[in-house]
Amino acid sequence: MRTQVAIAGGGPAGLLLSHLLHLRGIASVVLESRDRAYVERRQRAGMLEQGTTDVLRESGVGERLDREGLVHHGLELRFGGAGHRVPLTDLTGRTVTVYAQTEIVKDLVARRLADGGDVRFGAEVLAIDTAGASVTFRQDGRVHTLECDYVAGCDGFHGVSRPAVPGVRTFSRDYPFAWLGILADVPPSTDELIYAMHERGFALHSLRSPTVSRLYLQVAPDEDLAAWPDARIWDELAARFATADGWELRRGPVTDRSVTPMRSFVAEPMRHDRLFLAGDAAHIVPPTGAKGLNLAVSDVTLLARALTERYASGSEGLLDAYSAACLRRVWRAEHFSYWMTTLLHVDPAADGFARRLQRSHLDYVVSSEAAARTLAENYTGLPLEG
Ligand code: RFL
Ligand code: PHB
Repeated sequence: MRTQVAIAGGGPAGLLLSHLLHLRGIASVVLESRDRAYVERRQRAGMLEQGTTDVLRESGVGERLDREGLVHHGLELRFGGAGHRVPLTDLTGRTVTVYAQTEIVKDLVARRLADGGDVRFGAEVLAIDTAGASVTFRQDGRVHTLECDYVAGCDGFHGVSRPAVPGVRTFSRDYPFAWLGILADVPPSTDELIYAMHERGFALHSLRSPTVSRLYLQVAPDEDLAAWPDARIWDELAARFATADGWELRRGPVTDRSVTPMRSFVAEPMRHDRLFLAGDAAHIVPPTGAKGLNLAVSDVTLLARALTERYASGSEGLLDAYSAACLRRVWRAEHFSYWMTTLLHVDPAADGFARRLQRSHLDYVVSSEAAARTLAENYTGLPLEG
């Protein structure tokens, strides 16, 4: 068995890479350990930078995104019982779009299969030979070897690619809280996202469609979901979003719930020999800045360009530059996500001094155009080359 690029992992990074390579005439095989229904249903990201929607649209998988995606021009920071709008588009000229990761994955799987792509579900990568190169995987109880020119490690944080980089250096932060996320069949109570900082903890009101809301609550890192019946979740959300002028949160049936730990993590370098890491396999950000999926898309956009150059001209210049080019952008997103997270969450260990600094910082972000622009520029996403 042989292909040009073996791709470990069929999340957004692996699927988009396979699609972009196909458009440039480069063959790949995607090996995904889970089944198709599972990857298409896994609830995760929702907020896309303009650069991400541009990549999807320009590569011909933006049709449903254009029809169903909700374009946003601002967001709200809510604290001290009042909302403060950050006018993202006025400050940056850019927009962001709400379109769920589940839908991007469905669009990419459908398109790869329609184009005759080789996407194997239930295929678990066991080992990667980075010099050869080849990938060993198990499917239907049998072990196979896939020979290739290059391997793309797109198998997420718990995959086998990152450990295949010898001497990999890692940098990380754990946070003393997690997010309890719900999906609910109820029209959103807001047109734009609300990031709320309350003494009881952070809360986020996001959405998926005119009839489906997505909400998150800061909880303890080891929080037990069983302790959160629907009524408690809604009461807690209502308390954290409450305003002095009596804003109301609509409630409805909860259709999905989960607890997500919060972590910052970077692996360097993102390449060893013929193996290239991309997406969550190489880096994790806490979700407060909405950067994880967007970083995965920018990584594979750069990787597709580098592989295209390699196959077109034989030059490995862009492949050699790949890790450093990604890491510049990754560290900017790491800083922004850390900053948004510490700005908006209650650190149980923070003393009065730290809490007053945090409040002063929030007041500054909503009263200084320079500070608001810093948030807006990072939130809407910096240019790919930057
Ligand atoms: P994924 O999506 O984890 O996909 C990796 C795939 O690899 C498979 N796999 C293997 N396959 C074969 N062999 C093995 N040995 C394998 N081991 C693993 C897995 O089954 C999986 O299918 O990584 P990828 O493609 O890099 O994509 C990254 C994004 O999923 C992630 O960064 C975002 O979801 C993060 N994120 C957000 N990002 C945003 O840009 N905007 C947001 O609004 C946003 N909100 C979020 C988020 C993540 C969240 N959670 C649950 C972590 C909100 C939440 C709650
Ligand atoms: C989401 O809609 O799931 C979402 C939006 C913004 C974030 C995180 C998650 O910062």
